[in-house]
Amino acid sequence: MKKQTITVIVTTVITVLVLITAFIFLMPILGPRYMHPMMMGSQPVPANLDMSTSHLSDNGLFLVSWTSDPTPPPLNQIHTWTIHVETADGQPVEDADITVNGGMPQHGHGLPTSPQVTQNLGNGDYLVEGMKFQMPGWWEVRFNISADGQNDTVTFNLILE
Ligand SMILES: [Cu+2]
Repeated sequence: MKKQTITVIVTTVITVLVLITAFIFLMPILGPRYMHPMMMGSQPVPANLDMSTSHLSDNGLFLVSWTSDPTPPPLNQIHTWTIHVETADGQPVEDADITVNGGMPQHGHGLPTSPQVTQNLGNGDYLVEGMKFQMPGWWEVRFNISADGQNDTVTFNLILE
């Protein structure tokens, strides 16, 4: 082979290797935001989703509502929520143990962070820190609430754009 041909082949091989390496390293960074929705396809959100920010827990024990700061919840930014918990007859629940989870039902993944209730603000209000949503679409946020020996779960839907 001519020297020139060998140079072209070597250059091509090196370029391809560099591109593959760059792709592998960039995937974890760009992946969640740019690749994942494409891989998952964009499925239509169910038409009858309950999008209310205040409703009863699954077994009717607690009336729960949420607000976010900022409002609406931002994409790709750690932020806080405040949730308010009352009994079904409207008394604030002051000393609840609350855990947070959630995810995207259509993508089969959870939240990218592990949000925690970090402050009991009194009067049935609780501060949730570490909320984050890393892509647009339909998200579920679930709170498991224990108070006075009783436990119930409430699930909120939200659609981020
Ligand atoms: Cu997703």
